Amino acid sequence: MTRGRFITFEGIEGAGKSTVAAVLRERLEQRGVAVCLTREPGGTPLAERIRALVLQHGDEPLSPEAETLLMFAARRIHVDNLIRPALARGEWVLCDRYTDATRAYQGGGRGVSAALIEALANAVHADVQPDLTLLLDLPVPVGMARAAARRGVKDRFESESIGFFERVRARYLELANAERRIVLVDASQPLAAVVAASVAAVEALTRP
Ligand code: Z5A
Repeated sequence: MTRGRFITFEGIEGAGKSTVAAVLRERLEQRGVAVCLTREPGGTPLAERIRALVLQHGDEPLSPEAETLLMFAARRIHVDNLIRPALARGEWVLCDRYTDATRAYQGGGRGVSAALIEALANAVHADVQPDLTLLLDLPVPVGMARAAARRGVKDRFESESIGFFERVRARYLELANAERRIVLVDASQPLAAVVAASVAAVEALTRP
């Protein structure tokens, strides 16, 4: 059986990742492609428990390095128990965030060293790399306004400053410059245009 494709969605909060991933799932399923839509941190019951630990405010400090290790612990569980088996069955895995989020948030946002992040990425999922990453990019205030319009209580990340999200966005853009796998999509456009650009990138993936 042919291995499925692995597509990841990245960007700051409010960029539209979950919305676009859900539309792409529908489009692919209409074409008869089996799709597994998932997210990080989380995606399996155990990894979702780690998600709750890193997103909820707690009484005890969580260092940037400890946060990074928790992201990779959740990722390894997710890769072992859901992503790798789905790809082996020939399914297309659509994942809302993956290791580029660690590079951008823990690396760019919190200052964790790239050497540590790349060593962990290599140890945790050297065999499971995205075929395509859609980076939904938009100005930080626009993303924050979209997220604010829809949310209840702010989690640990949503409580961060605009400066934090500017560093995250800047690191994402550096990654997109450096990696051909990452396709930059202007997410400040109306949703239909964002979807069209994303569909075009996925179509390119299906061409020989
Ligand atoms: N995190 C990390 O630090 N390190 C890691 O390794 C990983 C994650 C994997 C949880 O992620 C947090 O974990 C995240 C980074 C950290 N924190 N932050 N920030 P998450 O993905 O679960 O949380 P999120 O990024 O905050 O999700 P989000 O705000 O839901 O963003 P989104 O999925 O990109 O947006 P959306 O839900 O699709 O859309 C937001 C709203 O905008 C919604 O009302 C839409 O209808 C609307 N929307 C979407 N597109 C458009 C357009 N084009 N025009 C107008 N309105 C739109």
